[in-house]
Amino acid sequence: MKRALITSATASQHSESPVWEGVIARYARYLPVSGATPIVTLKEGNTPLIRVPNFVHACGGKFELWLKYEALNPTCSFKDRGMTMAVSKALERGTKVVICASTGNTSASAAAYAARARIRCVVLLPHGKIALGKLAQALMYGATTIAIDGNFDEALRIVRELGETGKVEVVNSVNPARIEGQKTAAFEICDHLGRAPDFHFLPVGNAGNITAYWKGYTEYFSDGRIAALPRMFGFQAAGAAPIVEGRPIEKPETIASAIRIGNPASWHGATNAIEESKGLIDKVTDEEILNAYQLLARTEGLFVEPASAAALAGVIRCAKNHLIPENSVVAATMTGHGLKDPDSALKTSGTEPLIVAPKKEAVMKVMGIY
Ligand code: AN7
Repeated sequence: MKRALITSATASQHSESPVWEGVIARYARYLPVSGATPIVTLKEGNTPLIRVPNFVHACGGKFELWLKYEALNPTCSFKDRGMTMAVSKALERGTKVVICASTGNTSASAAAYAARARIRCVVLLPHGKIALGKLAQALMYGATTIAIDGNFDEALRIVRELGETGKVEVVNSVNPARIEGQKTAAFEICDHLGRAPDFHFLPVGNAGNITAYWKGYTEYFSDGRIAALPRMFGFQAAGAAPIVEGRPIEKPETIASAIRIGNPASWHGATNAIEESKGLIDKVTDEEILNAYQLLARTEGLFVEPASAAALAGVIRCAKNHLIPENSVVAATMTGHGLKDPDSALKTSGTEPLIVAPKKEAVMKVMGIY
């Protein structure tokens, strides 16, 4: 296989390299890769961990809040960490076609990494329920894009059945390589802070990410790299909260289309993380999500998608209920970029551009200066 863009795991195993070569190169010793693994990377990972004091002040908290800004991955969501692993392992096995069901971000990421690996990608999406930017990504990267007249859970069922034929490789988080890649975000947070946070907040949809973070933290703990583990706090949207309700939701609904999921594949992984870490799983309303979404943008200049804001709505709720002790170190994952969903942003901002004549005086007038 002669592809200049694809290196092997050992060739780039210099994890202390000053040049960022992606999460597999950096964390190879914690990942199921070998010299025989052709690494498909778009240099994902190494995302900023940004402290947000203005936001904390606005929600009346007295703790340190750090946001892992996963929007700055190559396809603008956290999915790229898992996808570099899933597509690399698929290529190692000689897979010709990868397939996934998606609420949008997994399909964008799978399509990009498959393009890079020069293999075929097929994505199944719930028709009419995908944020505009994510749909544009799948189409641009050249995935065979199929909209089913049903929701994500139905699409995933079909994908799993197709996986059983052995003709395609499923790259949803039911593929263990995905979880392996995604756990690297927990490593990066610990490497940055020099410790684990006291609490880790994240949105929960199919529950792969909370499972992956907990795996990452526990592996770093076993390796002696951190002295304590965080408590994992997961948040579902109120209309799509199967884990909170303790039963699958047949018709999940939420403005946060990324987490519009009624029967999460990693259900057990989530409940395990919450139990073992003495954490919490709760739900937040669409109103709370949109409030947190706008508050973050306006107080910190950080634009995330509504699903990410579910974690922030959780922070606000916990701050109000005094669940976060003073001086705690809190991390929250901002899973996807705000630009992915321009429709939600335009609706939520509640404002429109001020249209004026092309004259200095007209601009001054609407600015209120004379
Ligand atoms: C922005 O793309 O499930 O709990 O098909 O896109 O690991 O599923 C997306 C999930 C949170 C939830 N935030 O993560 C998909 C998909 C954003 C997301 C989640 C998703 P998981």
